[in-house]
Amino acid sequence: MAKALLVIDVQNDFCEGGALACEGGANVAAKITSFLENSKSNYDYVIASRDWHTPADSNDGHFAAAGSEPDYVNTWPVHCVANTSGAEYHPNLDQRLIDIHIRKGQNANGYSIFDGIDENGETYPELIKRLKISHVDIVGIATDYCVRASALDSVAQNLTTRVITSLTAGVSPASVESAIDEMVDAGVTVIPTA
Ligand code: VGL
Repeated sequence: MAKALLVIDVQNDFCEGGALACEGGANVAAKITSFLENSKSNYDYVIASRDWHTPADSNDGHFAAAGSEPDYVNTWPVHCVANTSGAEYHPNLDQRLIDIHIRKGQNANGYSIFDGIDENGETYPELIKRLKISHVDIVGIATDYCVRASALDSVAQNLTTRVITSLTAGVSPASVESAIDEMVDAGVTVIPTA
């Protein structure tokens, strides 16, 4: 029985000035750092994910085709390409507070952390099984996409799952609202603060 904080995709491209900026992203990055400074001891592991898309590839249709507009639901502007500054953690997130780094979205949508792999090549599902993680709190970006997908997969795997909404930022208010409803219906505990 171990408890983890999942820090989802707090990356430059999802914050102000990035390719797929979510309003409030940079502030959320700073608030997650403060939260961890105060609360890291409540967690056995802090696991952070990064979208890490393949360059010069549609990533299974995730990137809008050249010359066509993204719809911001299923297709997106090019973002978080592996080894670019847009894919780096936002500087407001203190990386020293992260124990395990997950990358996801190589040649794929990669919305969920469950599609990710750690620096040793272990898949996220294998990792949480080995570490006996049974409880996760989830923060990060975007509430309505990667946080949502990671939370829904967590409850589906019978993890006790909470999302702390004051430490998240979303793509659009309407889809954040429907994602919260969907997460609650699926059994996620959605709370404003921990
Ligand atoms: C995300 C949209 C597209 C996310 C990733 O990290 O939530 N959102 N790709």
